[in-house]
Amino acid sequence: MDFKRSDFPQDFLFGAATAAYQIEGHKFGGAGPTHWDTFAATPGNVIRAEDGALACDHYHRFPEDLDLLKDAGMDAYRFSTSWARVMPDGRTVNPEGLDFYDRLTDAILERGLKPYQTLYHWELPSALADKGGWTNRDTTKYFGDYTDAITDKIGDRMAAIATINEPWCVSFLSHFIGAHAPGLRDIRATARAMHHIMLAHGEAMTRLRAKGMKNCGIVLNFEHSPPANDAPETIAAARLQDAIYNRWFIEAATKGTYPQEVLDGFGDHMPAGWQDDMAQISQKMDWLGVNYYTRHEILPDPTIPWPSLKAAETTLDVTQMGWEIYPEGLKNILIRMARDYVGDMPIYVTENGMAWDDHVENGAVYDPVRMQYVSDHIMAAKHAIDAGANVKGFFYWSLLDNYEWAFGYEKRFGMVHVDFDSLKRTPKASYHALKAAIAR
Ligand code: GBH
Repeated sequence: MDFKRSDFPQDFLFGAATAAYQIEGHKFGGAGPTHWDTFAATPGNVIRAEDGALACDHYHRFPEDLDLLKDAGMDAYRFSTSWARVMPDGRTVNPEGLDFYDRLTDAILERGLKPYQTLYHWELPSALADKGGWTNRDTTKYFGDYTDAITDKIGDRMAAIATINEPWCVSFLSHFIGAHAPGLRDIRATARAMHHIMLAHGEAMTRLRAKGMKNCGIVLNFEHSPPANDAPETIAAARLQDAIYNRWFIEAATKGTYPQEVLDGFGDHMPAGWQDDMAQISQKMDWLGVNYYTRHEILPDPTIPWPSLKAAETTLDVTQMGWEIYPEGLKNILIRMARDYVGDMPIYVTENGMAWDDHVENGAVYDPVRMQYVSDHIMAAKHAIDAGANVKGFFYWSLLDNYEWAFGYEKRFGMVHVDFDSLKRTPKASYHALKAAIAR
């Protein structure tokens, strides 16, 4: 790695991130069915129709997984709690589920790691999905009740709490592009989900504040999306992409507004009275989480319906997700967030990482492309700090190879390799390199 810990401010945190459905194994501990189970079971949605029933069996192996974080010298662990585990039908508490997160929290703290909790990383209980999921306003109230239940159990031990992971994925990717559960391609459902997921954020903020929780924020995903050429139509298309992907959520959460060009596209599909929710959605947060993976150059495409745009052919090196490697984009986003939206409020890089087809050979995994990727992105965060952004930490996505949503177990993002037959964990070379860098 091209950096060492001492290049960063003293309180800068290094960590790794995971999400409940992607690692735990949802067949254990009385967790209820989620919309991902149904989505995965429908042919054509997920590679080999794989789901999170077993995943990494983190439900039983969490002590070993937390030891890996500790042994790497990390400071913090970003994990999520599963709504469907805590409330299998979305509304009734499962004591076994709460007990699991109680034990997990103790185990994180015992190892001297700071727990960074995310309340929603996508496992919507099926009972609520069946009633319209995020297109149904009622879901936001039930999300508030879940927030209360899990906060009563572990809230006072968390170093930080995030409400929603990546509202763009929850809404646009899942209801317009159809690539994630529930797999809709419907502009009306999209407009409603894009508002209701932000209302769920606001509702959770209200519940967390009522319980005195201090370190509360949201985790948003951003992509660097410049126009692919100088034509006015191209510039307009890139602006619209930026408004849908990068601006909708951060402007709602920090300013209480939505970009007008997206509202124009949605027309009367927005739920009635949405304006009245904006004050609750924009209540003050304590920190912002930035997930960053890639850039896409944008082109207009008048042959397709609104928003009539597409990504240009890639021109840079790509990861095995086909995503362009562009560390400069992380620096730009961090500086832009500080400058335009959050000022001095702490920003964390809550996810950054890449997929590669890693293999164990002679008991080791050699992943030089990932080593360079991580090093370059951590350096990009450093450059953003040098330019004045208040970036307080970096979480690698992910600790473990895991259930990569529509890609099943085929794409490996981990710093630790998981053999999905034996479930054996093998730290990759990038894990050892990060460990060495943060020890210095
Ligand atoms: C994160 O989302 C998730 O939080 C995490 O659960 C997941 O495992 C991880 O990424 C890796 O995928 O036009 O097809 O090139 C990342 C959000 C949204 C980033 C889509 C890349 C490119 C889509 N991603 N985006 S594509």
